[in-house]
Amino acid sequence: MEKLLLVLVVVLAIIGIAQIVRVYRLSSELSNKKEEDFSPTANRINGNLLLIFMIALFATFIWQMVEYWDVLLPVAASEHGVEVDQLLNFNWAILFIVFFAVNFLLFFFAKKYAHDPKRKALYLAHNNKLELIWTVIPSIVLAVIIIYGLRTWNQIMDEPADDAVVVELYSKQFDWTARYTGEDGKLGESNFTLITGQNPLGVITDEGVDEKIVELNEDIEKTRTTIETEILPDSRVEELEDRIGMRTRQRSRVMNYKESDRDFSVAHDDVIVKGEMHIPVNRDVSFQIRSSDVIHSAFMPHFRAQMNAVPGMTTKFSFKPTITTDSMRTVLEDEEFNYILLCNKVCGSAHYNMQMNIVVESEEKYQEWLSQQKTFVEPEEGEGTAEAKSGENEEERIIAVQ
Ligand SMILES: [Cu+2]
Repeated sequence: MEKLLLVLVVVLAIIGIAQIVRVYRLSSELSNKKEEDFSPTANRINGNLLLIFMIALFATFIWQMVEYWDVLLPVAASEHGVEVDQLLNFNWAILFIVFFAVNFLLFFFAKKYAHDPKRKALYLAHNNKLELIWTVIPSIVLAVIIIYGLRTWNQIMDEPADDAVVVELYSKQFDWTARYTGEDGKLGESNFTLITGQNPLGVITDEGVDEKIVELNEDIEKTRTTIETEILPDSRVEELEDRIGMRTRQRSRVMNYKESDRDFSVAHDDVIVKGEMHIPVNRDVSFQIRSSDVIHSAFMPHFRAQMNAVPGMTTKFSFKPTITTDSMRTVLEDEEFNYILLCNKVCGSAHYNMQMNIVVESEEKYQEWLSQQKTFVEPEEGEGTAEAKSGENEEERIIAVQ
């Protein structure tokens, strides 16, 4: 009803305006006045109003810049971030010059060349020199911007140093998980087929493979029993048979890992954290970014870093943090300040809340923090830990179920 009223109002308004224009035309015709005839006074007033508008426009622009300057990001906290800011400021400088020059000329000329019955317009069909000037100058400016931008981009995307801290950022609706390499400096392999509640990243370990096979076998067995013992409609039986097919295919993929002679123990010392991650200052950090569901984007605004997280592939971004969290708190006089990792792709209902704190600290503090974290598989002691034992049991269970 409300929409109908709105449409009605708009239609009536259009008809009203059309009628007013018609009345104006008719009255002009009656008084023998041409439509384009304006008195010099009206022209002068219009010209002055345009100048006043220009001054108001420039004043508002400058006021906004001053008023909202401090809501911009603070100083860049990474090595390449300084270059990104320089590139951005260079572009802003060009834009400001063009913005002021073009708008000044626009309004100033509108006043200066207001209609004058005594003046005759210059007839100018073509001018090669003018064409050349307004083609060549923008081309040069654009070329400079593009070459400068590409050079900066190449520097940013340069390979990280050999001693870089490697961190995997795993995104899913709606949180981030960070995985560190542990002492060996290598991330263990991972695959989505191994994802479980206990292993949300699908990290491959011999134990995890066994567990998954047991889980799949149990599921297949249970589904089969349901089909055999219960009276079900055909459609449901079909559904359950599909499920068995799917689980069987998944099992054969997981079995490939069991049969391969690759060493999956690399993953044992991996460290997985949520909610807050730590990185050392003045050392390259190489992020390997993955997604389990939709496209997300790892955005770390204070480090001027952003890279998409795309399902099915690993994207990379590395940077060297240069300011610790503590120093930044002092600079900003804000004890609550924290560096942050955000999702910068609208990925669903809780997208706004998909974030993780980043703590930048000295190398010593970082190492101390890392050593306090739990490793993916706790190292074995003496006769073997509970996990190792349960591993043996599972092997028996696998054989039993098969
Ligand atoms: Cu997201």
